[in-house]
Amino acid sequence: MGNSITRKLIEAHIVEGEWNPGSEIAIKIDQTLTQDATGTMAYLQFEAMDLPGIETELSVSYIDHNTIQIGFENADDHKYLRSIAARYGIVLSRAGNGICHQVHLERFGKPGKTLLGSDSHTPTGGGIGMIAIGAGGLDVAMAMGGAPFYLACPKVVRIELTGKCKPWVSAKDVILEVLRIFGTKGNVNCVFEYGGPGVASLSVPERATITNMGAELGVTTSVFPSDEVTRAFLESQGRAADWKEIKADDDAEYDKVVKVNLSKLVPLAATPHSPGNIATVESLAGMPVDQVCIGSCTNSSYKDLVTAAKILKGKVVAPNVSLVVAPGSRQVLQNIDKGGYLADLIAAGARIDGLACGFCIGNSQSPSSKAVSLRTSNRNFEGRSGTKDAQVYLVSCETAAVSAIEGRIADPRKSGLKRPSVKMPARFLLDDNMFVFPKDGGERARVEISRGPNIGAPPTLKPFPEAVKGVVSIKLGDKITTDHIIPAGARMKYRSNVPKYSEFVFETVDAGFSARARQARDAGRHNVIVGGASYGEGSSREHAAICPMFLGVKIVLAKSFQRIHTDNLINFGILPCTFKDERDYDRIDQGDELEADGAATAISQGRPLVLRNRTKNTQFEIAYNLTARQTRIVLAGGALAVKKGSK
Ligand code: MIC
Ligand code: SF4
Repeated sequence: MGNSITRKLIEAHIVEGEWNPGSEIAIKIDQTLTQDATGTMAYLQFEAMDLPGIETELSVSYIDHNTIQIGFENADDHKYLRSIAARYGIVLSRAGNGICHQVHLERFGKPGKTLLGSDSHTPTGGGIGMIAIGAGGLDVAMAMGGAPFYLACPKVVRIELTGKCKPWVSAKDVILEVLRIFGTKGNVNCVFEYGGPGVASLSVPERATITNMGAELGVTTSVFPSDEVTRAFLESQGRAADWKEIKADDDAEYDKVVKVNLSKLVPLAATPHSPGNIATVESLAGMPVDQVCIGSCTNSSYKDLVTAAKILKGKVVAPNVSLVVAPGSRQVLQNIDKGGYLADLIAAGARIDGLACGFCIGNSQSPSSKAVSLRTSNRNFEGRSGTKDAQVYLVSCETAAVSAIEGRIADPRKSGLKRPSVKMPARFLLDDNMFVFPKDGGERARVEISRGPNIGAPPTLKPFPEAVKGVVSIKLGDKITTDHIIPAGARMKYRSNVPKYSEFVFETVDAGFSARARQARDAGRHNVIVGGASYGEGSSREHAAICPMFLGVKIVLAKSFQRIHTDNLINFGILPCTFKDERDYDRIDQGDELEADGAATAISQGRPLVLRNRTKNTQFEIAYNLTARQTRIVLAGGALAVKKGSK
């Protein structure tokens, strides 16, 4: 039997364990990326490990999330990141250079390599044939220091693409279709591998749209072959030497094969408030629209923006619509400017936004109350836009641009407009001036690290207690995302100040949580969070673990978890566990007093924990699934404690 791309690339990087889906393996990481909102804490942790420098082939620190700079905090973080990059030999992508995933694809992505990034959309790199995985900042910091990355050996699902997208249907509709088929839960520890004759019709940025939003499936990553299309893209980036062919064997084995006929797809939308709620654009047509935002790491490539510009050329945005366009990178902006497309967008009334995450993370352009906002981004979780009651629909650039003109959701196939055809440049205008490349070792040692007053040390934690004396400080339903756990947007400026940021834990769900948990912690009690299915969906932000840890949370008890968040909880000494009998979820209430004697001993022996509910006078078993390595981390009080102890 032959091998899949996934197996070939993973096996080429395995340093511990072997290919056996479900078992823990460790892989060597060739490249890392961080962004400022997760990176500052990642580098603080890297510093705490006392390492001389990085051990990867390439590590890039991007500044793209917190570029609004209201107050001194973000600018101080940027300065810190600049000094860290110069000290440790990391490439810095300065604010204004673009969104990490788009820029990395253009300038650094290499077929066949592994990439670990402190951002959940790192799988964008799968579009160029990389095994690109999102992780918490601490895991990325460790990888920079030369440690392998531990993961569950994945199952491989092949998405067999046939046919070719019809006019007005694009890569965004492909991933929305895959989300319609698979949903956002139940795909943990899988890799989605794309193949089949349909692949050749998709350019690298289009493939990257698919692997990027594949993150919403909850998979480990997604990957495309590296073929002639990949070669042409790398040539257009002046990087022909980085190309290498990567393909699956014809007789490769997969855990599942699902066929998607591109010719049968129609324009789709993810409706509020989940990327997994899929409807056809046709069924939504006519709904008045208040805002249209084109951009984000999903759809902000040259092709995306030229498509939008061609649709908007000679037209004016409807009076009821605010149209925002945020190019994904400086390269995209320079090239659409060179081609005259920027002028067409401006003439049509587009508000050109910064080359950053901006609207996607609620850092700008929050819609009006109850607004209908059409966005080309990847997440429409409630409140993420910064407006709790806004109704965010995720669509393609084609649907977004046509709807901006019509002032209501419009099926682009029925617009009567000519379908824009976009040719990718044979050679992009290239300009790497906004990267700072590190100097040699001697000069590096003299770099002084800059620390603003908002930048604190990473918090430390005590070993897991033998006797848990806890209280259910919050009980939640299904699909609690990391945006619910710790909001981004305007609150994101406190990422390097854990005590301050912790004031906002569960802010959008229950604003009293932080004070309540702090009070319990200060009274010597442990906090327990009870959640439903798919707890921790969404981002890689480890603050969704660090801040609860700071508030004294020791156990998160849920029906199921998403991958990155589980790893983050473990890395910060919080035990993620599930109900042995899911009916126990209904028998537990907020405020219940819980106790477990001999907890640390039971965990060290891998025995189930028995929780006594003192309020209800009942007891029940909870399950957890930790490898020996993870057990050590939880018991020690976090991965940093283990790392320091091993020195
Ligand atoms: C997101 O899209 O939610 C973010 C903001 O990029 C996060 C990272 C973060 O919270 O800093 C992610 O996707 O991992
Ligand atoms: Fe930035 Fe949005 Fe992409 Fe996250 S999803 S990296 S916030 S553009």
